[in-house]
Amino acid sequence: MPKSPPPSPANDHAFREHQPGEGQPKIEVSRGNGDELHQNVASGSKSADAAFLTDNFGHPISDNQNSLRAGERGPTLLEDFVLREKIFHFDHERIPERIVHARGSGAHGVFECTKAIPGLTKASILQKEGTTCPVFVRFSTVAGGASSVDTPRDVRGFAVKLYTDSGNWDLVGNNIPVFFIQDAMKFPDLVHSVKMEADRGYPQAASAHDTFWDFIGLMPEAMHMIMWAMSDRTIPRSLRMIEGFGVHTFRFVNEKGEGKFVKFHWKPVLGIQSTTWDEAVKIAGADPDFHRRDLFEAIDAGDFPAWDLGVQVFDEAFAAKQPYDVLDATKLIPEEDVPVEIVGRITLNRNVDNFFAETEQVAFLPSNIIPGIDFSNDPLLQGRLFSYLDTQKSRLGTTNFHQIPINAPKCPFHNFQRDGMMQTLVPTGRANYEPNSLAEAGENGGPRASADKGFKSFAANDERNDPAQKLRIRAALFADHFSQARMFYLSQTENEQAHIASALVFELSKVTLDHVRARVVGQLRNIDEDLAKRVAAGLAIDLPTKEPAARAPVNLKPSDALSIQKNADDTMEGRKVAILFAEGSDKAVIDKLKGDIESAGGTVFLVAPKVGGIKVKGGTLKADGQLAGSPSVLFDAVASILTEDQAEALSKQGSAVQWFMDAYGHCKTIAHDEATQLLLDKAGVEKDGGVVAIDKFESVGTRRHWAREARVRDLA
Ligand code: HDE
Repeated sequence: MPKSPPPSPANDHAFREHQPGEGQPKIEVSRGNGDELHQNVASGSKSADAAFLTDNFGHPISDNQNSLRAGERGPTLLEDFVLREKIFHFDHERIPERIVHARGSGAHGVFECTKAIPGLTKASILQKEGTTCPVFVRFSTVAGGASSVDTPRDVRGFAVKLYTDSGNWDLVGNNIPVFFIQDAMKFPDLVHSVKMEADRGYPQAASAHDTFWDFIGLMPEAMHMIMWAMSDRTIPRSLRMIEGFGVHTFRFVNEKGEGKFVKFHWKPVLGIQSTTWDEAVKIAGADPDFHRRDLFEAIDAGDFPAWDLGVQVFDEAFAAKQPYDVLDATKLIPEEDVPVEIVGRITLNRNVDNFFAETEQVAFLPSNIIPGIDFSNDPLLQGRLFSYLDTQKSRLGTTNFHQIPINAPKCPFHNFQRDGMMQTLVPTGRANYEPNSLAEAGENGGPRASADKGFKSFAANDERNDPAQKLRIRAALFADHFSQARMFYLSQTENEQAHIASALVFELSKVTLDHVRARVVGQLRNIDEDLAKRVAAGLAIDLPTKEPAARAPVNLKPSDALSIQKNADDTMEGRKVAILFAEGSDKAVIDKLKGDIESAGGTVFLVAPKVGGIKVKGGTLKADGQLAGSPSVLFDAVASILTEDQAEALSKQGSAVQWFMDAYGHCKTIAHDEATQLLLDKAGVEKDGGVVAIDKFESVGTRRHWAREARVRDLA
């Protein structure tokens, strides 16, 4: 065997043209050395020296309006290579959308280690406080297509790519810590059931239909996830206000080769916040891009969203004592049992330059891990390890998808993989195999494996497992489907429990098959009898027979960490407040309120019946949005500063009355002056702690007044 030299700096240049990590390559068209032809086609710049249109092979174009014709009124000529190329390229612009998580929004940012944990892991980015690396995060809904709306009731994907100096680490998680199923074998069935029904092609981006609930009723392991999915977690106010979870149990491995289990968490610095269901439905119509716009605008304005990376670390001895199996992705580890330790922070500070090149082409692989992190034997995770590689080949069409800038690591990479469709690198030299002894002849022999630096799999990934047996079987504790579902339900506030019951009633009301409805309610009886009764009453059906439980549930201690409302901080930070004004409104009052909100970290959006300059008391004011196009569902709280005449005029307009009716119905703060009272009366707004005078706004801020909810809607 030839000697294997460690990779030398020379080896780093084996791929001549690729400079991973050198920022975003702009699509530039250059004719080599002619500066006058060098232009950024992406910029759309109007400056005379920058704008010079060429085709994809650099031929300058003289006319971008007219195709080449035989005579003024004649047919188009086949020789028109300019038209041919333009249309050819256009015809092939789309790539297959993701099978799940097709609708997504992404952004760049940075990870910073805030607490070194070398005792737990040798992961290079967690060795020293202050270590940073670039990240790309893509948030997504699961069920809808790429062009569906942002606010259906759905789980949100939370996929993070960390470009570390020891390779890319992709933590491809969700905003819910558990999953519907325990084994990868059931994933295609789950996804088929939730997507549009096979014959009719609807509903889009919705779980409220027969096939989903049919599958769920027959899969009791999904019941814990169903509690989360029917909670307010699946109707987030903003992507900036969702939690993230790695879901599966992973491994940390330290320098000495010692392993511990770990669960990963992302805790939003802005706190968790959700909308109400009625609000989410209305937002879908008012602004289908609500979450995408919110993320883009916040980053654009310099309000960078951030999440703390938390870890729950535990050992095999702890795992062996729990009433659930830590390899079962339908179970979580209560934070009260294993506290979440914060070790880092991601901050998203740069929007993408090009949605397709970055957000659409980013390819996440749960198999992308770095030395210091390893997999567990979670059967769902194990299935994901090969699924994602397949999917990338199918979407991006080539095994060379790692060369697309958003996917390329930002550390050097070198190996003997060669060729393939769309090879954009130019490997040099003869060494495309190993072992070789070309170095002995003075040639570049290429890289070699490094026993020292290379990734080593943790040897005993499950001490309770006997690898000598081949079995199609699940471990015994996987059969407990209800204990944690009950724990989740009982950990919620009364109002949150009512939201869960109402969501179930809504979803099951859309189900047309009686036996499917009955079976789901029969499953709910295993979680909580009261919940099942509320849902049955909401559906006006008799309480069905309890479905059999494979393993009797046990009572676990409720966990406050599972509730949104119990942990809600009242903060203006990151929240958006609308101020309604009209002709004659007092500018000084508007300016004062705006200043107060902004200095508390919120943003203000001025709404008026007309958007151009409106004459107000003390000057002219331009609105950010017109009343009919800026319904109150788009804001966290509203304020209104009007004259009596304007209030009178607006009280005859549906959009104005609805504005207050919805703000009230969605339990938001309404701050108003005296003139607005007329409109409030028309909208049926009753005085309560959240309906306040303008100068009291600060004390109630963007809080949701949940106590009001029972007065405005019937919850199950
Ligand atoms: Fe995924 N999943 N998944 N998934 N998943 C995909 O990969 C799959 C699962 C998650 O923003 C696909 O690139 C299987 C759990 C996110 O680009 C696909 C199984 C969790 C994203 C795929 C699971 C996720 C995906 C579709 C069961 C939470 C979006 C396109 C074994 C921990 C990533 C793609 C992005 C995407 C397969 C289960 C999260 C089809 C087979 C559990 C956030 O490969």
